[in-house]
Amino acid sequence: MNKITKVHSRQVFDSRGNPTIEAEVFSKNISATAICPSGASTGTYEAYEKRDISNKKYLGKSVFSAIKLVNSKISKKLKNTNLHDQELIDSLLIKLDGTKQKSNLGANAILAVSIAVKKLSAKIKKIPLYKTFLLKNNFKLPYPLMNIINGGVHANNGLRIQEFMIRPDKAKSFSEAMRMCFLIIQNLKTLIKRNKLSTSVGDEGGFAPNLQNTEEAIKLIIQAIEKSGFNPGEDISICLDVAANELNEAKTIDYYSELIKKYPIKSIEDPFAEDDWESWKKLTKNTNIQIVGDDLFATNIKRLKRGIEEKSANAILIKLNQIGTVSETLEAIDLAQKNDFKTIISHRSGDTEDTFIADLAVATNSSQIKTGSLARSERVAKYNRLLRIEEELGNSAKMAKV
Ligand code: 2PG
Ligand code: MG
Repeated sequence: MNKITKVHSRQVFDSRGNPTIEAEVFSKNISATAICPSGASTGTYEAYEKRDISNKKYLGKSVFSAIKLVNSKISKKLKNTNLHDQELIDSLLIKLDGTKQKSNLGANAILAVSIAVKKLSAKIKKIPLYKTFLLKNNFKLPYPLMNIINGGVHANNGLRIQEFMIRPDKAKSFSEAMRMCFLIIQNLKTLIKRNKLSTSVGDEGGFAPNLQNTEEAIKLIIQAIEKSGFNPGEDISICLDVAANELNEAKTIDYYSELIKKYPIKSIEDPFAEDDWESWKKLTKNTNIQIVGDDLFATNIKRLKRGIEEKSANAILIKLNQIGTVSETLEAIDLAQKNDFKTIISHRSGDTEDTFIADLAVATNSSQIKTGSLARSERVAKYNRLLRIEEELGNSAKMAKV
């Protein structure tokens, strides 16, 4: 049995330049680290992110109080536990916190430790991280939901919808999926330049041009798909994250029905606010495209169970820090897949060089991964990790189903 000997944490920074927590878990002189990401469009039902609100040194954003708890209470609790027993460790962390939304220790503190434990286990077993989960063979690579235009709270242009993404549905391999996305992004850049708009990027690496409205952005993406020699809706589909919680006005079922009829849109995330269960249900019933619950489910099995019963969506966005431990995340993925919900593993808009989600996507045969554009190293790092996994799997590397 390999035991945890110490847990240490430190303050580092995320891709938006905000402080975040890195945990380092030790077994004697071997250690592994993990960094917690942070969202901007956060839902009410997410686990609690602990920050030093009243400490003005970092404008209330530092995480020193969470760090102190990791280095004292959490380290003491986990000392001498079997580091390969992820469920036991996560349950100890949950109990030690003792609250529903992990507001004592902070989900950011708990998650950084939970992921670092998982990584240390793989390191000590000397096997690739994605092979340390339940699944032992038949690994599938996820389709990238690549964000190519940013709006909403992730950019300061006029676009209300937060994320305009592409999904290369016809790709037969992950590297082919990346090539298709690469071409479209390059062509989109040329088109944006030609329209005399800015090619600077938003928080998730997608372009953030000052376009007037949703339809203008969609038309530009269609042009870029066609310019790349692909057929929109066949080879490549358009996917949206409306992030409706952040909107001042409520969108209607008719609005989405029209949009889906008019454009090659195959997936819509958070079309309605997190408590508007009725509208979710109606839209899912009225369409055959992917409807993704992000803020609606908050990676929480209680909310997911209701969504399954009421058929509120047919896919779930999985964000580890919405729930706070690896084990609870796996539970949500398992419940979703058993009920034919697609699972989409996701980054946060404030992310880091940590590539854990790439391994998680493969380890769970998740249908898709959402991790930004082919820009900004914290996003590209996940895609590069998936390319390495694909190479390592060789001929057995197959794509998941969308
Ligand atoms: C989302 C995410 C990630 P944030 O809404 O899906 O793209 O954004 O991390 O800001 O919540
Ligand atoms: Mg979302």
